Amino acid sequence: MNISTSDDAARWRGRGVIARYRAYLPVAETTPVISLGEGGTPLIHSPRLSAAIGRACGVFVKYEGLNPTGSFKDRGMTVAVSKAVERGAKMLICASTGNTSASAAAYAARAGIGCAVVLPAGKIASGKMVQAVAYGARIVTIEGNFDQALEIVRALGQRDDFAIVNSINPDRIGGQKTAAFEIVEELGEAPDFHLLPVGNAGNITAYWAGYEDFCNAGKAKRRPKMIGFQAAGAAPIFRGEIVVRPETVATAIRIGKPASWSQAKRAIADSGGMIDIVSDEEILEAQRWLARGEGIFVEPASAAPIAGLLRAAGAEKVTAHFSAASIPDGSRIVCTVTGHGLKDPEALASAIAAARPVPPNETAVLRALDTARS
Ligand code: AN7
Repeated sequence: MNISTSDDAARWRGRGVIARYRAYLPVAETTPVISLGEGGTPLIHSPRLSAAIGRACGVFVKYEGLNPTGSFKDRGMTVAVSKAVERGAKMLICASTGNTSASAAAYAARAGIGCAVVLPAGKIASGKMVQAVAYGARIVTIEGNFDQALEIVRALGQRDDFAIVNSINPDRIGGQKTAAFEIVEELGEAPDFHLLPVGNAGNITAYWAGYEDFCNAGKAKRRPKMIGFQAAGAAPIFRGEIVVRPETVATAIRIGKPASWSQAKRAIADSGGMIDIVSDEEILEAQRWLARGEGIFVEPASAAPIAGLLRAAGAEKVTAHFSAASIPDGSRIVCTVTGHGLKDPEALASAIAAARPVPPNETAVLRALDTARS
């Protein structure tokens, strides 16, 4: 059971998830591999998060912001684009809250094919928009939200000209499973709890499929409880109904009608987990906490599971929310943080704007340091 994990991880670093996990993916020997060396992201033990929960629990952060385009989407995109190229695709298309479009644009560039992205106007974090531009995607913004953009893309996908690379494409889910594989290999077993943000619900579906695959292959003996976090203003699964006008500072998960809704519910039910919500204030607080407490900077959506865990740490009674009461002593808890903090500078814009220049001398700088507040 015990694999020499660090050696193994080192051996595969930079080679991409298809090379590493080919046997579990829908690729043939003849499938062209379009890769940017995605995957192999660090699973970082987080002492302060662990201490917050206490009772000998170990909390680990899977830092997916260190993928080639700065989010977990690259794991699915390498498979989806490789398969699309195998089928002769010349133009990819996706709707996106920003990270899927950044990833699709990069892998299309790598493959030497086109990429069209349909985005909700004014609701894409600037770093993600910059990426789509840099990689040369054709960008169309709509006066509408992500859910409407996905409707349009579904319709356009009926035409022969476009290959859809949203997570409704099962090849995406296949690739994203590989994060669960890496976690099991590194820990030597599945964790007790797996926390992650939920938007379109593709990733929670993918992780669950990955843990199931590894159980079926005899590489894990158990599966974690899956705990998904939606933003309170964009929480269709938690509320049990479509949210027509989703709103949250975490624009990545500003989604009111998740494509993988039923699969996510199944993952949560089968694992004995739950779906929960966190407020925008809790999200931004957790984003700062993780950056300052652990040195891990993530975008707001990625801070949702951290917010949920920090709140749970202070909740010793069983409530409707995820609480410490449901976490046994000695549990191992993995939080996936899905995207890099640099994607969304606007989330910290007010703090940056507050910094005022002072005269160029020691006294002024010391005085400014004295009064500098974070
Ligand atoms: C950082 O890019 O839907 O539940 O179009 O970018 O699998 O949708 C992004 C989603 C979490 C939610 N964290 O994952 C898109 C898009 C970040 C994300 C999610 C997203 P899913």
